[in-house]
Amino acid sequence: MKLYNSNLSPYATRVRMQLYLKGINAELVAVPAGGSHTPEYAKINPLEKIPTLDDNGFYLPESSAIGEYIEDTHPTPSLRPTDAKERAKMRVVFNIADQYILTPLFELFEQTNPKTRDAKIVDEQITALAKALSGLEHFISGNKYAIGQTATLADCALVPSLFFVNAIGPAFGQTTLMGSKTKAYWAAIQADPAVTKIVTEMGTALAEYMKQNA
Ligand SMILES: N[C@@H](CCC(=O)N[C@@H](CS)C(=O)NCC(=O)O)C(=O)O
Repeated sequence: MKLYNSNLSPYATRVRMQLYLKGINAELVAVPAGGSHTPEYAKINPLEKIPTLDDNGFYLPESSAIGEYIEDTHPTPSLRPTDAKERAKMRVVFNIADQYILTPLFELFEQTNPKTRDAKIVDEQITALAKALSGLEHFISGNKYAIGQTATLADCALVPSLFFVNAIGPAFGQTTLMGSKTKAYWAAIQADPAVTKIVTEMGTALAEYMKQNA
């Protein structure tokens, strides 16, 4: 199995985290020279986004579909709770991370330079992010894993999203966006070796990006 990957992409990172948690030895490859908007990559992924999974010529885009496909094809250890209610909560948390947290973060990422920032956009997006993080508090346990006692796909989506909350928030004077359960969760999940690896990889990739775009 091969994953077209970027260590900075929160979408690719959730799949990498899943691979690490499950002990799957997939080949991590960069998109071809020229990036995701090349005819060569568009043949692999017509949406021209990262990540793409290549399972022996079966090319799959969209991190959420990839995550479910890996669970279906490599069921052990499972990253999906067996209980229907827990599984549903896992999907809610996944969606909160995927849409409600990442969407404002991407907008804010464009506004990090204080000289060119648009105060109205910043205000709106900080409000949206705070609302998303407040909503998250209702669904997670506040323990080491978001849902239940073991890692699930919810953690794979949350870890890269919360990494960016910590990385971007302070640029806007926001250091207390996470609620108490989310803060406790974030501190506790750092003890998982897969998370240590992910946070290190993302930190290195972000520092490299900042250096190149300074
Ligand atoms: N919904 C997609 C989103 C993927 C996505 O937006 N990836 C970004 C990297 S963080 C990308 O490829 N951006 C390139 C572009 O939009 O041109 C998923 O979950 O895989």
